[in-house]
Amino acid sequence: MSKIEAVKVLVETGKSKKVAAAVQEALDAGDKVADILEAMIASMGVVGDKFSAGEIFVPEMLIAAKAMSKGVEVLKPLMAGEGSNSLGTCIIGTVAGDLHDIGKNLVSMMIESAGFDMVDLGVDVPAEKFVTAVKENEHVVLVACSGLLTTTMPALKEAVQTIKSALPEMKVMVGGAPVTPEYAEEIGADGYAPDAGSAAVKAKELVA
Ligand code: B1M
Repeated sequence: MSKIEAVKVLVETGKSKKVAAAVQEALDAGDKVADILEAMIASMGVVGDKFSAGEIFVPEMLIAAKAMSKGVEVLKPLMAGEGSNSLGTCIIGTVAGDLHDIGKNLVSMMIESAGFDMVDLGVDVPAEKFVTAVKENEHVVLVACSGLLTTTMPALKEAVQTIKSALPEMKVMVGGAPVTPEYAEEIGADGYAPDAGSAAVKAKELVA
């Protein structure tokens, strides 16, 4: 089994104590950061499919998520940008009622590496909290809202509309597995990205 396959299996089976070392071994063996990340994301897809099929339940999903986070911690310094020439501050969070944060954390890392200062509000963020955060932080140029559940798509809409009605000039981007470009446009977001890499590109585009 290749080092990268070992990482995949450890994430799928939620072996959080072993993932960090396995990721380091894959890096030492010459595997690329992007490939290791892609493998871990694929593992979460497998976990999701098993959940849908009733083969595993919420605790196993949570354990797998913890394992992936341990792996991402090892990759994070290698994904970080130089931190200079800030393009401004980006507020990021997962919308109200939604506890999924792995995708949001990856998006945050990539936007940071594109040159933004990040303020991460975490998960289950009420719409008004995004507005408060814009007002309480300096040089905020962008708000990024993540939503992973079809049931929290209305919360995503509420977040965008609350931000836009309080701060009409503020750029807002959205994303997350159930979000489509059409839905993003329909709810009044300025931008949408399907994944973390394109989120960084879109963030720069929006503030250019
Ligand atoms: Co949940 N969950 N979950 N879950 N979970 C999903 C999302 C699900 C697809 C699983 C399934 O049924 N196959 C399903 C949603 C179905 C739907 O609504 N369409 C689901 C469900 C149903 C639930 C619960 C309702 C289960 C229950 O309780 N019965 C429950 C809801 C809790 C809540 O939020 N209120 C629940 C709970 C959980 C855990 C807490 C156990 C755990 C999350 C832990 C954590 O995040 N710390 C969990 C997990 C781990 C998953 C899966 C398995 C993995 C999610 C993940 O991290 N993916 C997931 C199945 C799956 O994704 N296939 C599933 C990897 C991550 C890198 O991808 O988050 O998509 P993703 O992020 C991507 C893109 O979406 C995009 O870029 C990221 C990186 O490329 N992106 C953005 C994300 N945000 C963006 C923002 C942007 C731009 C791009 O701009 C701002």
